[in-house]
Amino acid sequence: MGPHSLEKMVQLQRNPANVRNICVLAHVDHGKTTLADCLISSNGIISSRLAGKLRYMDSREDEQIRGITMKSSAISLHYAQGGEEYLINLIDSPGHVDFSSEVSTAVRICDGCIIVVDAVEGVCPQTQAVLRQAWLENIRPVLVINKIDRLIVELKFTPQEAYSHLKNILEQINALTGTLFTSKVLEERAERESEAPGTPGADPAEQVYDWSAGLEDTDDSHLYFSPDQGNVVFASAIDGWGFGIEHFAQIYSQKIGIKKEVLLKTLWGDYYINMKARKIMKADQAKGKKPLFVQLILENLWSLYDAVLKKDKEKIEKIVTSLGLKIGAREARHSDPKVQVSAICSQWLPISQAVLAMVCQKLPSPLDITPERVERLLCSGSQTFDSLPPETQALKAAFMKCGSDETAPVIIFVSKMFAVDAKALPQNRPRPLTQEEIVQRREQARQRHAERLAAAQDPAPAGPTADGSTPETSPEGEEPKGIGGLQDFVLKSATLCSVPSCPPFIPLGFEATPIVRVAIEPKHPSEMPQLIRGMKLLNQADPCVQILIQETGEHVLVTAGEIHLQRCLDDLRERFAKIEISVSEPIIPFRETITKPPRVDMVNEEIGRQQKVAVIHQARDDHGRVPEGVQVDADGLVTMTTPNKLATLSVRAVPLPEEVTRLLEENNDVIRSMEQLTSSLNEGRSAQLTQRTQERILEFKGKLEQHLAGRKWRDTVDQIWSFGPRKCGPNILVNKSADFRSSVWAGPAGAATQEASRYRDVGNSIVSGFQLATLAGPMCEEPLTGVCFVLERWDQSKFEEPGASESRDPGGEGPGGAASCAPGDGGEGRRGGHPEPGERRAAQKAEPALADCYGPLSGQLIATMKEACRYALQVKPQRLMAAMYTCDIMAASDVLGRVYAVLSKREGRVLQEEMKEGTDMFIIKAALPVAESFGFADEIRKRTSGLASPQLIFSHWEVIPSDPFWVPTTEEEYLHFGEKADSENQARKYMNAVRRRKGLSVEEKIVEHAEKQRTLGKNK
Ligand SMILES: Nc1nc2c(ncn2[C@@H]2O[C@H](COP(=O)(O)OP(=O)(O)OP(=O)(O)O)[C@@H](O)[C@H]2O)c(=O)[nH]1
Ligand SMILES: [Mg+2]
Repeated sequence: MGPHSLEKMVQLQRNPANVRNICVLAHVDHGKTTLADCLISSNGIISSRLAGKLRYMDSREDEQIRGITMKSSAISLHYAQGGEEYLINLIDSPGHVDFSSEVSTAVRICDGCIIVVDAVEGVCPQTQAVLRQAWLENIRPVLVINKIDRLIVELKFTPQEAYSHLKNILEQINALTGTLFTSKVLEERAERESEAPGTPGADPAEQVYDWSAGLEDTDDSHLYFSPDQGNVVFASAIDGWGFGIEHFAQIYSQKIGIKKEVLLKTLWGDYYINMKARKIMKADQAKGKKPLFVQLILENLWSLYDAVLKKDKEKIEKIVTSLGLKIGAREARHSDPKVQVSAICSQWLPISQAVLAMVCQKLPSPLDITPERVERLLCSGSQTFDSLPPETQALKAAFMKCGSDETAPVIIFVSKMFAVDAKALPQNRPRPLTQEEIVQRREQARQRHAERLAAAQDPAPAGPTADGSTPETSPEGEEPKGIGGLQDFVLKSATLCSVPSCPPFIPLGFEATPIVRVAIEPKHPSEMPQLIRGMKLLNQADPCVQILIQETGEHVLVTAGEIHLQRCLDDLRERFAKIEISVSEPIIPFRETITKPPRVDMVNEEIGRQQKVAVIHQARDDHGRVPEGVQVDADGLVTMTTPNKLATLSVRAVPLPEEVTRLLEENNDVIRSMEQLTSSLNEGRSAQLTQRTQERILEFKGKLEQHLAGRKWRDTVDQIWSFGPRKCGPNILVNKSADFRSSVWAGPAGAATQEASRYRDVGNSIVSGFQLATLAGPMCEEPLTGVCFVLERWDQSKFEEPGASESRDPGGEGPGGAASCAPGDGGEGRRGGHPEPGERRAAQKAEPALADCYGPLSGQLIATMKEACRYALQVKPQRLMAAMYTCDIMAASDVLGRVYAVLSKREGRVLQEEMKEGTDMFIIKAALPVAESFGFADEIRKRTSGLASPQLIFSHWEVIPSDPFWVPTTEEEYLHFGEKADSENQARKYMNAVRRRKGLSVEEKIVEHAEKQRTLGKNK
């Protein structure tokens, strides 16, 4: 809709029943932007000749160059049908996985969506993902099967084959919907059952019967895509045509005199027509009858394409006149058959007509929002709608009414921030004012001033203006309005409301995890402020990017993938910071963990039998060197004493079973709410968990108990003291000391005795030590995963003694203590566990006064606990964990070999290979380490000349089987791998790379056998 029709738009907006808010969703390259072009050209914004070539919605230069959409963009269209006028707000979204967050932000603000599927490629991974997103957001989809021309021109299918192929695609996509639907029904049912526990004495057999009944009772027929339901359009966006079967039902009901309703039901499906009897019958494939869809629709299309491609002028003319079309002379003479096809087809079956009609008829208006969706939006966290305050519940009615009268509340959801050049804003557009306008402005200014004075006496208005932002209204009151000054208050998304009772909407559900990180800095150090400002803007404008400043002072950008990274960097350079920046190599995250000791060695011989090679063996001991003063027993129990000798800790590290680690990761939010409760109770605030959260905690605990069974783990779950790092990670601290009471499940002990509260305070230091240890492991200072630290013994003689509590207070140090303290010898910075022998003796002699010289006890405990944990790890077999992508590649059979070559070169592992039915395409699913993924997509594309392109999604962490510290220890290993054996060790390579990046010492010999170099020429 052009700018001239602003008034029209305002007028249309007043009638919400005729507004459609929709987005276009699909797998990458299935033709969303091309389809959007066609729809836009129907409004005369771009010419119909250019539709499909221009890709109007891809307004960025890099989008045009790469040919993929990177940001969603929106446009308003006008459509008139049957005397009604509609306003269609359309969002074109990107299909590439890296930008899936753009899809999340788009579906939130839409009521319906168009799912586009490529007729050749069919249902792809992202098709599934977007369908799921639409489903979770509760918006209604319609389907466009696009690129049907490829079935004719490329695959050379017969109409009959094409029909089976299309049927197949529909079945696949409906199967997906079915799965989503079933899981939802079962989930709801389970929820209802947990809310209303069965009546006592109910027969369990009855309940089982009841359970299955849920699915049978619920009607789901309206959910599925079916041409006879009118929610499917077959199209070729590039050639500008598309149709739903209604169009043909209309034509043929007149032509052959069969009722339109009958045709609507039978045009799709296995029905055939008996021309003589003018009757439609169920088709019997064996007799070679053609279904109606083939006979009446596809064959016509095929013969048109056939005629044009064969340049059969006569036939073309015949078709054109029989359809009653007028083709321009230029198109008719054009040598490229594509131009002719699109000229004829876009007149015969205009795609915009078919798609927009379907959108208006089948997709809901804002008025049709389901109560379920409203309730879901308002209930963040674990709240239920019934538990919301009454005034919030009353908002539901306002949602359903969508009123625009003065008293109606205004609720705005900012789902995404768009970057717009400041020059493009209306107030910044330079324009000379006419004399009258100047007069008018003066009057307005005066009036506004008077109003402001009046308003200053009223209480401050609620809503966004209370935040200090100023609503900008235009004088006429007819133009669209805006709210300024939000940039300081909205980070990525926000809910704004004119009444205070509106809670923030539930957070957007993102599918992608940001994983690729780079450090950036300005080329010229003086431009740092611009960079920081630019990164802040980028963070606001992109839903998925993360910016952080690491402890090292580096500015780090975390993105979802390589292409996303490129786009963010371009954005920074050209829009937000407008400076030259230098970018580090991608920083690859790792995790550290420990495993059970291996049973066989590197040459597959059982350990413990062979002859050790003494010399080489020593090298290994060097690494795991434990300093004096730390006792390590045979099965890995590490015992350390604080420097002041007041406390002794014994810690053991045990690998957690894999399922437990996964459980901890999945229940991160449960752990966090437990932690929040404990900390707010500790601070004396009152807090309570909802019924649902309590149930989830119990369920989580039950599952933990189930997985941590066996003698080794007895009572472990009840002794869990903390999770880490950051109190909610996938590692556990278990306290087995005798007087332990405050497990994570118990919550803080209310009015505790002084001793208990003292215990808690001191205990907090130990927990902090554990948090630090899990945040950065000993191998390369990366976070730990899947480790259980067991505090087996904790002896502290001076628990309740006043002397000890004084020593916690740095101000209370006696003069003697201060004198004997070395400057800067604070407890925090000290690495515990290395007391000099002299010091030790002194400490023993004169406690507690001299103990103070080691700093506060809490600091010593933190350091000692941290070191003890680290040594406990080091005496176990340590392993690195690598981040893994799952990688979906669609490739034609003739380039399959090359795809495999690239995959294996990069340590990829093929998980699954499938042939796509009816085509010669293969779908390969593989796991690929993130560390090896840079340039992967480009390499695949180059090696296969663009015939295969991978989609990478972060999936999980995986243990790298090789030991980074491994050196040959037996005769056989020595023979097999040589003395150094470092060429094979992937884990060591990764570890050293990380250590080098972090500036940590790397154990490497740079010069192996030094010899004085001679310059041969001179010495001769
Ligand atoms: N043969 C054929 N090609 C098409 C059709 N529609 C789109 N294409 C081509 O498919 C390619 C991708 O089209 P786009 O519209 O950019 O796809 P998209 O879904 O917007 O892609 P992303 O936004 O990157 O996910 C382009 O080269 C189009 O020319 C069609 O109906 N038939
Ligand atoms: Mg696109």
